[in-house]
Amino acid sequence: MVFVKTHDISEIVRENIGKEVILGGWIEDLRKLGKMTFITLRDISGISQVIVKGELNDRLGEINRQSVVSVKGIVQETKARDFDFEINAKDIEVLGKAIHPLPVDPIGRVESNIDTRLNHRALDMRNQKTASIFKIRHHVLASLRRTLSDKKFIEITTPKIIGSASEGGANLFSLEYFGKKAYLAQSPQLYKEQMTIGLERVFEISNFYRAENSHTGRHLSEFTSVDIEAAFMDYNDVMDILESLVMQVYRDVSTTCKKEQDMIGHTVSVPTSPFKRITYTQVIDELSAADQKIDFGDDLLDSHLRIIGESHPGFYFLTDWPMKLKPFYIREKDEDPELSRSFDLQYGYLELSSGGTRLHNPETIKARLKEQGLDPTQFADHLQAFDWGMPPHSGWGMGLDRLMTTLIGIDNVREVVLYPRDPDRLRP
Ligand code: AMO
Repeated sequence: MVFVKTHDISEIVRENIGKEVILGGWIEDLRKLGKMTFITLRDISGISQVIVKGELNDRLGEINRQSVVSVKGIVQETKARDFDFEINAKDIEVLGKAIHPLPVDPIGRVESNIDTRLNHRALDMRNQKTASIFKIRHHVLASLRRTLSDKKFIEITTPKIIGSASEGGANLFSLEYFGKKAYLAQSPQLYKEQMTIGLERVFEISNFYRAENSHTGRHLSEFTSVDIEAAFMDYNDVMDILESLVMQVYRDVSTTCKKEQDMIGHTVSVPTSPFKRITYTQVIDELSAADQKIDFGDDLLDSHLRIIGESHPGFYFLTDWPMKLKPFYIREKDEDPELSRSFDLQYGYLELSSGGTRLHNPETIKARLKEQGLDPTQFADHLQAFDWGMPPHSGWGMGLDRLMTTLIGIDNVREVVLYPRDPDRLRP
C-alpha cells in the first residue's frame, strides 16, 4: 500500500499532537537501541525524529540510511533537543532502497571532491549545503523576475538553435539541422534588440552556449544569461537598472535565505551603492602607474583585471571602452567616436555583465560588420527590423552563474550549476 503524504515535516505544529500524519522522506540517520529504532527523517522542509517500537521494530530489518520511506504515525512531544516533535510510527514503507556504498556521502561528513559530486549530482543534492545553493539560486531568479516585471520589462524566450552567429563568428557550436548548418545561440542579442520595436522593454533568462576552450572557475560552455534590452534608454539608464537589480537580489537573498546562509557558512552582505563608475581610460592610467605595459586600445588581460580588482574590490562599472574592442552593435560616443557607450559590471577582477547603447542606423551597422570581417548579408534577417521604425535602445547581458558565485562567496561556477558543461564535462 502506498501512503499519501499528508504533511511536509515543517508543517507539523502543536495542534497535530496526538493526531496521525503521513510523512515522506529520506532516512538521514538510523539508530537501533534494543527494542527501539530512532530514525532521523529528512524531507525538503526539514528533519524529524521517528520512533519505531514493538512489532513494527521487529520487522524493520530491511531498512537502511538514505532509503526513501513513507511513515504513518502519531505526532507526540519529544525530549530530543534537536526536534520540536517526534513521530511514533505505526507503519513504515520503503519506497525506494538506497544501495550502499553510496558514491558520495549525502550528509557531507565524508567530503568528496567536486568532480565526484558532479558525477553524482542528484545524490549530492541531498547534501544540505548543495541544496542550499540551489534554493538561493531559486530566490535569485525569483527576485530578478520580480524586479524586472516591476520595471515593466516583458519576459521573452528567443531561439537557441539559430541560422547565423549573433555575436560574430567566434566561439560557436555548430550542428547539423535537416541538411543545413545551424548554431547554438551565444546570446539573445539580435532577437532582444528586434523585440524593442514592438515590446519596448524585454528580458530573457535562458541558457546560452560558447565553444570556448577555457578551463577556469568562471567559464562554462553552457551558461545562464540574464539579458535585458530597452527602447528609449541609453547605457547610463541600463547601468542604473542593472545596479538596482543586483542590489535587490542581495537584499532579497540576505533576508529570505537565512537558513541557507547558515548552511553554506557564508553571510550575504548587501553591497554599498552607488557602484563606482570608472572609465577604461582611467583604468589604463592606473595600470600604467602600476608599471604595466599597456596602451589605449589594448584589451584588458586577466592579469590586468586582477590588479584593478585589488584596488577596486566589490562591484564597479568599467565604462567607455574603445570602439575597436566592442562588438558591431555597440554605439560610439558623439564627443569621441573612438570611444563607445559601453560598460562591464565588474566584481573585483570578475566580469559579471557587459552592455551598452546600440547602434540603430542600419548603414552604420553594415559598415561596422564589414570592419569586423563579418558579412552583412548573413545579418539580413536582423537588419530588416531596422527599416521598420527601430527605436534607440540599450541593454546588457549578465552571467547568472557568475553572480551566484559572488553571492555565496566561492570562485567556481560549477558549484552553482546543476550539471555544468565545460570542455571536459558533457555527462551526466
Ligand atoms: P558577453 O559576451 O560579455 O556579452 O556576455 C555577457 C556575460 O555573460 C557571462 N558569460 C559567461 N559566463 C560563464 N561562462 C561563459 N563562457 C560566459 N560567457 C559570457 C559573463 C558576461 O559578462 N550580448 C552581449 C551582452 C549585451 O551587450 O547585451 C554579451 O553576450 O558574465
